[in-house]
Amino acid sequence: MKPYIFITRKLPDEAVEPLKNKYEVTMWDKEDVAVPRSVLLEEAKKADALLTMLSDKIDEEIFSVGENLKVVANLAVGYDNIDIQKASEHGVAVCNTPDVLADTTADLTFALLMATARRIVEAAEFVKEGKWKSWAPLLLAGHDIHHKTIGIVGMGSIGSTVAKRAKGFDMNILYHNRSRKMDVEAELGAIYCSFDELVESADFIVCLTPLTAETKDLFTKDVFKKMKKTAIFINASRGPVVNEEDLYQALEASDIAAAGLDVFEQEPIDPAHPLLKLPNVVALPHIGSASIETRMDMMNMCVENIDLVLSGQESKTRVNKK
Ligand code: 8YV
Repeated sequence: MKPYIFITRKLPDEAVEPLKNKYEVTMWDKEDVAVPRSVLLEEAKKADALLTMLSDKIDEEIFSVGENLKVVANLAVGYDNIDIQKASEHGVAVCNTPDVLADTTADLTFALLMATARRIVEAAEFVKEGKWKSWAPLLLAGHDIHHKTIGIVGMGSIGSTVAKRAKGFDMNILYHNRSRKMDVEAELGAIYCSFDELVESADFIVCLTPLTAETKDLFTKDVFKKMKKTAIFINASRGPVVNEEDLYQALEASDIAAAGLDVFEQEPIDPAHPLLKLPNVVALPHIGSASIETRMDMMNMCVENIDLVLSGQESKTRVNKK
């Protein structure tokens, strides 16, 4: 019998083709509906490998029914949907897709920063809705980006790639990270500072930190109060790093100027969520890495990792201890 692989979302045929000869592969075939928990549990019972998405909770229950499970390849750099410790206890390798998505996610982060600062979404709607009747000196005037200070929270590979973009815009670069990044300091002139110092002095506060017990609710009311009134907050990491209610209050009270958000506490966000009613919020449906090229690279990386582990080799991007 061939080893069995379950893929929790529909992927293009060309991405799964390399697995077809050696393995039995089943894909959840609904493009825009997450695999129901009951189906995931049933599949985990049979699977040697799972190819998962951020929306799949891979926890002790999955590992304990998945008696044959050897590898979980997550189509993301983040893996906060997976209980890493339990995976190790059950001897399951967990792999992610680092680096291949850094440029694409940095592009999107910068697009969100620019859209928010220069009010691109509001302005585009203004034209399409036929509201452009005359030119006015301050019509849809936003904030400059060049020569301003960007504060990057989380200087991993996406953070340092955003810093490169910022350098091209002649920005001053501050960053806060668990450890100092001497290469980024030397190459881009980025300045390491405390979290408080960063939020107090940056014009753009860009959140790119992974979601962990330490970073959950990192951005609260007190933090937004410390920011400049003209500050623009960008989140392209994980929703729960931010207290959304506090962010809403800060925007409502004009404690900060605007926010660009690719991620939310609950995804998909409820369309009635008050944040979405604010004109100074640009909201995107978690599309940081969503270019065709990069998503194909991510899928290929997952497929390669699964094949390596099921062939008895080391995966390329294992994140948990053995
Ligand atoms: C995911 C992401 O690819 O990589 C991550 O951690 O957040 C995105 O790039 C996307 O959420 C699909 O799982």
